[in-house]
Amino acid sequence: MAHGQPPPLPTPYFQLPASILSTPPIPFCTLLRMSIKQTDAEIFELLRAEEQRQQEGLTLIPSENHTSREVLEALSSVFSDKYAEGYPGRRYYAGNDIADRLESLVQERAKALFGVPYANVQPYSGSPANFAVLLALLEPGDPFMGLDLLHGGHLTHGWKANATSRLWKSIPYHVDANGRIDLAEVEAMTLAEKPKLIWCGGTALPRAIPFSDFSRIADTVGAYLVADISHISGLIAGGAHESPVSHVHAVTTTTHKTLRGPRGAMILATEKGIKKDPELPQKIDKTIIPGLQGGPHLNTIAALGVALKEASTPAFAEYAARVVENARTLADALVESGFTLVSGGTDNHLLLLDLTPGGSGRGVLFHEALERIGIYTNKNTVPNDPSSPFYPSGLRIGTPAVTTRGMSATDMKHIASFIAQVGEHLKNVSIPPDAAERKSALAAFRETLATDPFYDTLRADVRSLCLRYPIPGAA
Ligand code: DSN
Repeated sequence: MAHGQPPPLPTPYFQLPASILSTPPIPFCTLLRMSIKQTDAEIFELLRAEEQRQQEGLTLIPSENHTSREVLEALSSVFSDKYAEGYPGRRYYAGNDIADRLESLVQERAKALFGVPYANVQPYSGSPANFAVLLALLEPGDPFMGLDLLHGGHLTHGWKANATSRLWKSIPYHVDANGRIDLAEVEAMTLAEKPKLIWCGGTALPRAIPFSDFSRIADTVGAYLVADISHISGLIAGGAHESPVSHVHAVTTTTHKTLRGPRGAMILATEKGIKKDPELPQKIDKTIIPGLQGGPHLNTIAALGVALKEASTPAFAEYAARVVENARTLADALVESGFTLVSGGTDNHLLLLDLTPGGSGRGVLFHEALERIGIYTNKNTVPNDPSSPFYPSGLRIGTPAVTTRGMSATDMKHIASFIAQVGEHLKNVSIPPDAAERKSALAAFRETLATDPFYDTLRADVRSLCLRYPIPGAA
């Protein structure tokens, strides 16, 4: 190849199947404008392939979403190039007068949207945000409580392999036999262990979080109560889920799930929190920087600002309501098809299929078989899972991303039917209980997946559905 000539593009977008190109609006517009196409064909090809994967598949992972074109524009802006360690008006680098205006504006938008007096918009993501809250409010070794990871909690809520349980004393609570938070256990443990902090929230909880019960329990021992609303912050912003703000002292949230912003996080302090601890905002600010992080990612903060403005509109409230409605429709249709759901249904954006009636450890089979037809979910443990986290017995499914694309109840029934057809096809497939045999069983299953024409037909059906609903960032 001559010096300076870019290598040929491996699979240009214009060679996509005719069915795609004939479906208006034609996707991949973002790529058409990219100079990377001329300068870095390898990265361009990966961008193109990922855009095609998202466009032609159904994202049903409840923690994922599709951001708007405007969020993506702010994310890839010149703010990416600027250092701004510190906070507005108190920076360690020159040239931050505009960054100050940006961060202050985004803080104000966050405060207004969630009805709180303080917001820190600098955390890089959810885990650092949660870690920062523990660092700010606890002394090393202090006891704290959180929902067990295997019952729907998050790693940073005290999972045994996470740093949070190595630096502090983690006391996990659980869900009950109905898949609801076991408040009796929470109350008994709180009285016995006197935690300094209690987390409420999770990553695989299909039911509304009882914030006021948590508040009553935490107040009996004077514990900080912190809501991790990462999964539901968009539903709260849109009025489709109760807000924790009047019940808790602080709130953490990622910004890229139902809130539909860039990957990042926020920490909020409530009136109740500042009344309990007037130093709360300063403690959090100091823990983020210099305690834990360096320069904030201003491009992410700019994109978050865009997302917060979008989330304050009536259209977003309609979106949030439709996410929940779609999740309920999908849940009902799956139950009608014979599936079992943890807690029997959903109050929010996600559902957790309990696949144990067909045998333990089958989450991985569904995860991979659905991926084969372009439906992206994730294998997940169910409460009291008889199998292991790598071969769990559940499947986590959510509606935020497909709802962003404009899908409705009818589409949810189609999606349930795709999942049910796969379920029927997998009826007699199991995962061996013996850990040593599982790896080879999975390898054999993958070979079948690759060659079984049953999946080709369903893949085409999924793609047809997808092409009617372009992802917004690419449209
Ligand atoms: N990884 C996130 C989720 O999928 O829920 C939690 O951190």
